Amino acid sequence: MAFEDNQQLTRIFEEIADFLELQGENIFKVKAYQKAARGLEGLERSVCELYSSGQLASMPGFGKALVEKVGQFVDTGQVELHQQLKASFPSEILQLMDVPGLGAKKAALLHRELGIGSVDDLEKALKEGLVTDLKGFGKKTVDKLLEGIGLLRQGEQRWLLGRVSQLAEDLLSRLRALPEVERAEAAGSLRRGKETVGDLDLLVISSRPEVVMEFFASLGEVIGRGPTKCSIRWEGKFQIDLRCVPGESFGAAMQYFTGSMDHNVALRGRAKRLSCELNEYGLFDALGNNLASRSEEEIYERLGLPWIPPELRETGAELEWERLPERLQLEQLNGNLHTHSLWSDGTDTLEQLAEEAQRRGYRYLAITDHSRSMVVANGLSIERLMAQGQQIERLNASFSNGFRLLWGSEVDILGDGSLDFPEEVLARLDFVVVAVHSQFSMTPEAMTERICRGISHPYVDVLAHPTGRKINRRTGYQADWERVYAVASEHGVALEINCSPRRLDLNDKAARRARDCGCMISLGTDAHSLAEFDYLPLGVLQARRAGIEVGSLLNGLSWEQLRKRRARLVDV
Ligand code: DGT
Ligand code: CA
Ligand code: CA
Repeated sequence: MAFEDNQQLTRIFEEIADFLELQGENIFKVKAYQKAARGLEGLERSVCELYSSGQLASMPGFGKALVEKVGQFVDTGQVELHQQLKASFPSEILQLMDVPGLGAKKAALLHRELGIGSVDDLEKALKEGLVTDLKGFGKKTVDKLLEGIGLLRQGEQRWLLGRVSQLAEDLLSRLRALPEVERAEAAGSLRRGKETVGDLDLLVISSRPEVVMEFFASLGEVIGRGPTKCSIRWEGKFQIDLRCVPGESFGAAMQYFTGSMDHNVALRGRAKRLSCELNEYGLFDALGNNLASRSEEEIYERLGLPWIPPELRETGAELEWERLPERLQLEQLNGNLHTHSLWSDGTDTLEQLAEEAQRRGYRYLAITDHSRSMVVANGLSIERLMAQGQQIERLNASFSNGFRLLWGSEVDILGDGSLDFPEEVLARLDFVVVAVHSQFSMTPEAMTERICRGISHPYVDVLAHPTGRKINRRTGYQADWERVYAVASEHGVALEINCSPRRLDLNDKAARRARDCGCMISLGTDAHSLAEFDYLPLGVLQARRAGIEVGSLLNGLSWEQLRKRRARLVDV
C-alpha cells in the first residue's frame, strides 16, 4: 500500500497546480507542481522521512521552494500556499476543470465574469444561454461542454480499471487474511478486464458467512445485506458486492458473476439445447442431477467447450469460434516500448529507468522522450537528443546481461503531417513513436491526411495513442481509421495499445480491427515514473480482449529483430 503522507501531499500539489493554472500563472510553474506530484505518487519511501533525513533535495524536481513546502507539510500537515489558494476560490471550482473541453483559461473566465464556481453552475449557465456573450463560447463550444458534462457524470458512475484493480487486490488480501475465508476472488467486469468498471463483484468461499459479512460490512456504508451477500459503498461512491458461496458451487458462481450478461445468455442457451439448466449454483440435467459446479473448467467442458478466458467472454459469439487465441502472458513481452525520462517530462534518470526495467526482467526498454515542439513537456532539441544518445550508448556498454536501452523519441506529428525531427535525425535513432499532441479539432478528413502522412515517413516504428481519447475526459479526434490501418500496414508501422489507465488507446475493439487489417501492435506504458511501469498488465489485458497473440506484438521481438525490422531488412 502507498504511503498516506505521500498520497496527501500528491493531492495538495496537484491542487496547487490547478489553482495556479486558474490564476493564469506561468505554465512552467504549474508543471513543476504536477511533476512533483507525479514523483511523490511513485515514491517507495515516505516523503516526510525523506525530508527529515535531508535527502529530499536530491530528488529530481525538488528545488528549494518545493522542499520548503514539504517542510510545512511535515510540520503542520498543510501547505500555506495551498490554503491561501483554496480560500480565494469557491470550494467546487476544481471540479470545473474536470469537464472535458474546459481548460483552465475558460474556467477562469467563467468564474471571473459570471461567478461560475461548480459544474452545476456551469450546466445551468450553458442551458440558459448566459455564456453566449463571452468570447470563445459559440454554439459549438456550448454543445461540446454540455457533452463534456455528460461524460463527466458518466465517469462518476464508471471507474477506470487501473484505479479499481488495486483496490480489489487490497480488499481480496484482507479477506484472504481471515481464518474463516478459504478463497476470495474478483468476478464481474473487473475479471473480464473491461476498461471501466461499474461496480466490483467479489466472491468468497467460507463456511462461516456471518463472520465474513460482519467484517465486510464494517468497511463502508452498507447498501444492502443478507445472510450470504452484502453491498457496500466505498468512500461514499463506489459500490462493492460480496457473496459467500460454498466450495461445491464456487465454479458456477464465478462463471455466473463474471458475465458478461450476453456471454451468460449464450451459454445458458447452449445448456438448454442440451436439455440442461445452468444457473449460479451449477449445471443440472433434466432430472435435476448436478453435472458440474465446483470449477468453471468442468462446466465449460460438460457443455462441450474449452474454458473460455474471462477477457473473451463478451458478446457470446466466442462460443462459436473454431479456435481460441493463445492467451497472451506478461512474461512473453521482452520490453516496454514507450517511456519518458527526466530528459523530458518524466521523473527518473536513464539509470533508474534501466535498473527498474532489468528488475522487472525486461530485455530492453525504449526511451521515448518528447520532441522539440512539445515545449511544455520539456521536449528535446536535436542537440539534447544527441547528447541523450551518447549517454544511452555509454549505459548500454555497461550492461553485461544483454539488456539494452533503445534510444527513441516520441515525435510530434505536426499539423501538416510533417514530423518534428528531420529524416536524418530519425534515421539515427533505435526506435521512433509518432503521435498527435496538438490541433485536435481538425475535420476528420484533414486529421486522416495528417496521420497518414505522419506514418508514411521512413523510420517510423509506432503510431502512439492513435485516437487521442482519454476515458471519461475526451472522446478523441475523428479520423477514417480503416484508412489509417491500411496505410500503417503498408508502411510496416505498428499501432500502439497505450497502457496508461486513462488512455488504453487503441481500445480492445480497435486493436482487434487494426490487427485484422495486417498491423502489428505495440504495448507501451507511456510511463513518466517508475511506478507507472505497473500499467503494462493493463495493456496485456486489453490485448487479450482483442484476441492478440504474441506473434502480432512488437514487444514479442528481440531488440535485434526490432532493429532489423526498422531497417526493413526483414519482413515482420
Ligand atoms: P459493470 O459492473 O457494469 O462494469 O459490469 P458487470 O458485468 O460486472 O455487471 P454486474 O456487476 O451488474 O454483474 C456481474 C455479472 O453478474 C454480470 O456480468 C452477469 C451476472 N449478472 C448480474 N445480474 C444478472 C442477471 O440479472 N441475469 C444474468 N443472467 N446475469 C446477471
Ligand atoms: Ca460489476
Ligand atoms: Ca454487481
